[in-house]
Amino acid sequence: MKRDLINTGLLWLVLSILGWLLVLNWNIFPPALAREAEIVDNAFNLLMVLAVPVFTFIVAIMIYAAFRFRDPERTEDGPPIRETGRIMTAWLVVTVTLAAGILINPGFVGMAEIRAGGEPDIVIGITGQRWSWTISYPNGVDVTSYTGELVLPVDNRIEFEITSLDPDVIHSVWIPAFRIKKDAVPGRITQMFITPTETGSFEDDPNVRLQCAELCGLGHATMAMKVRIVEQAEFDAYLDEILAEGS
Ligand SMILES: [Cu+2]
Repeated sequence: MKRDLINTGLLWLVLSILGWLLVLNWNIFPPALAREAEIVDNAFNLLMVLAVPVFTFIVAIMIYAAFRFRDPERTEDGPPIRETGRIMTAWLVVTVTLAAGILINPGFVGMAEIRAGGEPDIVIGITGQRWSWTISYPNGVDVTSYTGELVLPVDNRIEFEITSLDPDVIHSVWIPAFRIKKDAVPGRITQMFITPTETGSFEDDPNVRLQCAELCGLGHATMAMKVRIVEQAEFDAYLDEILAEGS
């Protein structure tokens, strides 16, 4: 019995190390172009690191038991095991502690990090409707996804004021390079704070696009808008340009 526990423990350790090597070296994310995206990615990686030993614990016991206690002669179930009180208690304590731990970090801590940052440098409106987006820039000019793109200044804390045409249906604002999704609800304004950290464009990466993430009807898949993150000077020039075009 002691031998079996040691063997299972070793198998658990080996599988855990392999699992950690896998999750720490395998980058499955598209590029992260915002401060908030890094927080989300770090939270995901932390959850993966914590989940690996829980998963391999069960797998190690299953694999070891399947080979070590295999009995081809026997066709019926073995006797029930009733003396498991301490194991059950330990399992409950460990899993509840882990769950409570991730609720706090990255849960509450991550949310607080994303919300921290004070007053926004700029407020940009996004309105969804079937099946287009309208961007409202601070200079009063509106640009739609039919003709324009969403241009954002790098290193600015941007507050998006998101809504949906009223009456229309619920849409959802999603820019994969920023990681965060926010619903656009008719008659209600939802907020999303993003601080782009790098310049980039849809031309370089299809993840730098505004895509509706709430199934909203026939044109849902086409409800997209190119995004371009630019330097402050280029952004100011862009605002002047659309103002001149509009007037
Ligand atoms: Cu939509």
